[in-house]
Amino acid sequence: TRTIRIAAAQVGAINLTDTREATLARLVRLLENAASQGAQVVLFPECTFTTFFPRHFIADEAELEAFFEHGDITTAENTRAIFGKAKELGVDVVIGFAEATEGGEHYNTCVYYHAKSGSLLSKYRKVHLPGDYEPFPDPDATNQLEKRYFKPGDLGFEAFRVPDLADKTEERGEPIFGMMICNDRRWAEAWRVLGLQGVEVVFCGYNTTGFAPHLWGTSTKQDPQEAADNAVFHHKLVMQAHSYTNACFSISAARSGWDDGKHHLIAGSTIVGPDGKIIAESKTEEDEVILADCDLERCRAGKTRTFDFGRHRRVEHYERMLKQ
Ligand code: CDT
Repeated sequence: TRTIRIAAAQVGAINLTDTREATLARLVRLLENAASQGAQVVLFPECTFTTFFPRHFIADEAELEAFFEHGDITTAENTRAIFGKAKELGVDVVIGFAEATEGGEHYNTCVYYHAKSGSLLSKYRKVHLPGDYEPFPDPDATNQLEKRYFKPGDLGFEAFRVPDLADKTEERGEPIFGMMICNDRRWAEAWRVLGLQGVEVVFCGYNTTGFAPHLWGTSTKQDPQEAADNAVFHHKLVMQAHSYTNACFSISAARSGWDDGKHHLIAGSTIVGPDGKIIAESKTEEDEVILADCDLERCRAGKTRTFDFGRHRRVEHYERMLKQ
């Protein structure tokens, strides 16, 4: 069988004052919960280990640096608990974090941890950084200073094969996975680059603000609940549409809830099939596990008929995409 039980671990509010110890304990609990339900792979959100700090203007370098992970993510004291637990449980993990490289560069990153070999099979650095470099002059505005705090990812959208999850067939080989981070999911280009590599499951962790009119360019008078509903709608719209047009499953995991009791991030973690339909979705804005059995053979219909890229794409008309 090529059916894989995949989970998304939604992570509720993380406050500025929360200790890393407490956050790690929550992540480990989520992982144990997913494993107890038979999950083989668990996706955690973007920048999972801290509050979503790009909403804050942080001028002090040391204060800012404390939000970043340094060294080997699998063995560093601040993060190793989740990888140790994954290995113990035999569950693969996809998890996002703010990465500081040895050379002092900062990326918004996620990795695929393969439990059986205890190694990272793939790393992705967020390409589409949203928001701004400078904070808005309006003190009430919600900022998203990703363009200040991160460099655009330099690793591209590389699909990769994962052993030990599904029966390997002569014809198909091992499952083909791909990763993207939050804002990337709104860009058809990101999905198509993965789609062209035959991706069967796309993983995407996110932090999406519920009410941020300055960021979205919408009216500041909009009802916050209506704005949050719109944000959930757009999130699902892109996950469903792009899963369909690339004939792949997609898994999304939210960092959600009210950070510090006042900064709202939407929930809406979902698992979507290659037909674009939602198979599982979160019901709360708290820590919550959702999971589904994903039969990768369900990708074949789309990949061999409607979205058989080799037969139907007309690349001679797509040149403009690389020119502007
Ligand atoms: N974290 C992240 O990428 N959030 C963005 C906010 C968009 S700001 C216009 C998102 O795409 O959900």
